[in-house]
This record gives sequence, structure tokens and C-alpha cells, in this order.
Amino acid sequence: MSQSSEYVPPKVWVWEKPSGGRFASINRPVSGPTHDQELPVGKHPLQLYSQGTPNGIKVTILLEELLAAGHGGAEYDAWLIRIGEGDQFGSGFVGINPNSKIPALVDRSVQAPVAIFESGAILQYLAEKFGAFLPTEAAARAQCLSWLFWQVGSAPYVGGGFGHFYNYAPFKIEYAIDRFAMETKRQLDVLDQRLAQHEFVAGDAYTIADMAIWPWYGGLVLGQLYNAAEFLSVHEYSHVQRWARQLAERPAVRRGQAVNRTSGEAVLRERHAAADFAAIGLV
Ligand SMILES: N[C@@H](CCC(=O)N[C@@H](CS)C(=O)NCC(=O)O)C(=O)O
Repeated sequence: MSQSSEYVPPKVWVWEKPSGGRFASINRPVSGPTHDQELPVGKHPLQLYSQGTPNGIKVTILLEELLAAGHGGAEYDAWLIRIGEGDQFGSGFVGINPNSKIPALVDRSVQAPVAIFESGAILQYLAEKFGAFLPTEAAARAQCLSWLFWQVGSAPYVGGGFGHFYNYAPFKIEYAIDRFAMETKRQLDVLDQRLAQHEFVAGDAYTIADMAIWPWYGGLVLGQLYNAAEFLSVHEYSHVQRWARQLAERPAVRRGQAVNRTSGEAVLRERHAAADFAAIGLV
């Protein structure tokens, strides 16, 4: 392993300059709004403020699945928050998510609107609100929530760790790439062993755990994330591959994947009606 580094950490870290790399212009070590920016509000009960990243599409997949299952109360407006432009630091967005990360949701179907942030919390809120995609029986529910929280806790090693150092960092650091490639492959193996035994992550039923896990780990094995399929030998995870393809064929997953995207094949920057999908060739 190459071990060269001339950097010696100072006694106290201070923020003097952008760190370089893809997110340097928006990253900063303090929280709170940087500018005034009201959030738009559409006509539907649910208002989503998001971008079509793996964390964002977890929620749009669930919303599209709920609508496909006949839950008309899940109609939503999906507004684009351009994280590369810093929209997440606008006063309106910070008002509903002090952590300045997409996705964030406002449920306006209730008398005092409810704001929710953190994708896992949003999935659980919606699943409980509509009584769908989250088992009610105690053991099955525990499995589903265990895998949901596994995703929320594990994916930062994939995104902030592996993806960042393999794909976005301004130069390659072998130590960092080794460390996070190993952890990413360990997580893929955890999932592969689970999916060797069960059709879906939480067991026999398709749940919010699948919807949370698919955008990250399905994306990796389908070659849609970080251009890293070959590097991570994703063909080794045959059960994850089987499950990832199965979900990718669901019309609601395809629709959810298109919402609030800014690039790629099927792009729906904002979604305000089911009919919007026709314009991009989706049903
Ligand atoms: N734990 C959060 C993570 C959300 C997150 O990291 N969102 C990213 C996009 S995938 C974001 O908004 N980044 C903007 C930024 O870091 O300023 C969740 O699951 O909702």
C-alpha cells in the first residue's frame, strides 16, 4: 500500500479553505440558513422537498407504491431541492430540516402540518399513516425496522466513505479506498446472505426496508452508483442481483426513481400529478 502523506494535522482544526472535491463549494462546518428562500407549496396533501439521489428516491418509490396500491391520500408534489446549488441551506428548507439534507416532507393533510426529515423516519411515518409496507405483527415489524435502520446506519460508509473516496475525492487515497471498499463489500455480503434465504429483505413481504435498501445496494450491483461495479466485483452477490432486478422492474420503482432527478435517462425534475410521467415515457 502506498503510504505517502505529507499532511500533519495541526493542534486545532480550523476551516480556512474549501477541502476540494465535488462538494467543496457547499460543505461548511456550521449549520443554519445561508439565505432567505421560501418553500413552494402545491395542491396535494403531501409536499416533498428532495432531489433524485439514493436517499431521495427511497421516499418517491414509497409514495408511488402507495398510490399504486390505491392510497389516494398519498398524492404529492415533489419539489426539486438542488443540493449542488445550496438550496438545502435556504431558510424555508432549514425550517423543516435543521440538518440541511434532502429528503424532507411536510404532511399538510392534518390540521397542524407535520414536518419530517431523515429518509428512514419519513418512510416509517408514511407506512404507519397508510398502514402499508410495514408489518403490524411484532416479530415481522421488528425485522422490517431492523433492516430499515441497518440501511440508514450502513449506507454512509458506502456513500460518504467508499463513494466519496473512490469517485469524488480530488485525489485517490489507497488507505481510504481500501477501508471503505472492504466495508462496502462486507455489507453487500450481509445482504446477499439474507436474500439467499428470503425473497425480500424483511422476509416474505415487500416492505419499506426494501425501498430504503434498493437505491443504495441495488444501485451498486446494477452498476448505477459510482461506476464501481467491476471494482467491487458485484457479480459475486447473486442474491442481491436477483432482488435488485426484481425491484427494478416494478413500475412504481421506475417512476419513483425518475422523480426530482436532474440527469440520466428518465428525468422528472418536479412531480405534481400522476400524468407527469407520461411525458417521460413512464406509466
Ligand atoms: N441520513 C439522511 C441522509 C441524507 C443525505 O445525506 N442527503 C444528501 C443527498 S443523498 C444531501 O442532502 N446532501 C446535501 C449536503 O450534504 O449538503 C437521510 O437518510 O435522510
